[in-house]
Amino acid sequence: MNKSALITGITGQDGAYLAKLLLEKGYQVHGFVARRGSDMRWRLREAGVEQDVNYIEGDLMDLSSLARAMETSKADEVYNLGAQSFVGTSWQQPVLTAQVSGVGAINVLEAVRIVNPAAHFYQASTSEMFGLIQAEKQDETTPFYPRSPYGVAKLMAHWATVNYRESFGLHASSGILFNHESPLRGVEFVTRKVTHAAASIKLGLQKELRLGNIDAKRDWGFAGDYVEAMWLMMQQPQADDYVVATGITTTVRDMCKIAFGHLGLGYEGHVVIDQKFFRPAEVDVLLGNPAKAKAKLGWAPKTSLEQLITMMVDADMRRLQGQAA
Ligand code: NDP
Ligand code: GDR
Repeated sequence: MNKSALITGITGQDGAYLAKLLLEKGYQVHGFVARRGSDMRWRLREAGVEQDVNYIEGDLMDLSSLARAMETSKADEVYNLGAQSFVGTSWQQPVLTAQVSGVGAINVLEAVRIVNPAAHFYQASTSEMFGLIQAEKQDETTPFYPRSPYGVAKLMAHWATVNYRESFGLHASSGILFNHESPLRGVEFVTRKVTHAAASIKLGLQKELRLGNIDAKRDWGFAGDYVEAMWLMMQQPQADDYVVATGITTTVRDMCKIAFGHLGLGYEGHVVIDQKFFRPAEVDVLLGNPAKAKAKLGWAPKTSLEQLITMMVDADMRRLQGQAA
């Protein structure tokens, strides 16, 4: 019998890569999707798997829909990727963010506990939980100090995952993932905003790019590599928490240099600093230590930042040229 997986947030960036990975491994893939007006399946279509997923409608804020999804999917593995995941928006919608990204995870844990406590559970935790705490490199022992309503909500979900593991013996694991990007990244996030703008400027469709704090540093990896770490965590005999990162940090400024440079452009003449994109509280530096994931899961990132950003710029050029045609 093929294994069955239920993925919340399947219409997001990671959802598309994870669905593709699991389908390649022979899983039946069930996607838990919120009802939306517009076409939210474009990433699954670009990943070539839109028709291979069984879609189950529901909402992370509705426990009954999650319990039904557990019953319908008969899932052996449950990946909770659904969230209000944009840090900037979390100051505008702190309550919704807490409900979806925080309480939503507890709803999924409850659905697992009630319907099938033998299922393995994955929580999409985040380096945003470290926030203000700067270690030489952040790892599983680094304390947390979130800096945004998003980080606060994710910390609740993270501790709920640990707590359900300890209280009920659930196989509940948490991946503390550092920023990961791809051509399927939402355009509100800084890497895709930059690669999309660089391609638009190159094609004469846009003149300038307005950004906030370009001195912020992030440990950026490729989403396609990171979903493999999620799957590996679910195959372990014991559930645990793992940092997933590259171990290299880069400023937004230097990431811009790579993107514009790939098209033979200088970023300086095009980037305009705009206070609107600064955050009320910033996470200045993120830098992770993936040693535990390497030792226990045999996982290592395969894609450099240069490869990642040039892949994204090339994809944006193709899309924009396609639109123009
Ligand atoms: P995305 O923002 O691309 O995807 C989020 C997904 O959650 C979408 O499918 C969205 O659907 C869904 N969703 C939002 N609200 C609800 C709701 N109320 N009910 C059901 N589904 C909902 O995120 P990523 O793919 O980038 O990230 C996946 C997960 O990993 C998220 O939890 C994120 O917080 C976390 N994470 C991401 C990192 C990264 O760098 N990408 C790093 C660390 C953690 P819709 O679009 O229809 O609203
Ligand atoms: P982040 O990603 O907040 O780290 O959260 P984002 O790409 O939004 O910001 C990264 C850094 O870039 C700075 N920045 C800008 N950011 C955006 N979005 N737009 C701008 O114009 C801009 N200018 C500068 C930000 O201030 C920040 O320092 C992502 C999300 O995927 C989360 O869900 C996830 O948990 C974390 O990564 C790890």
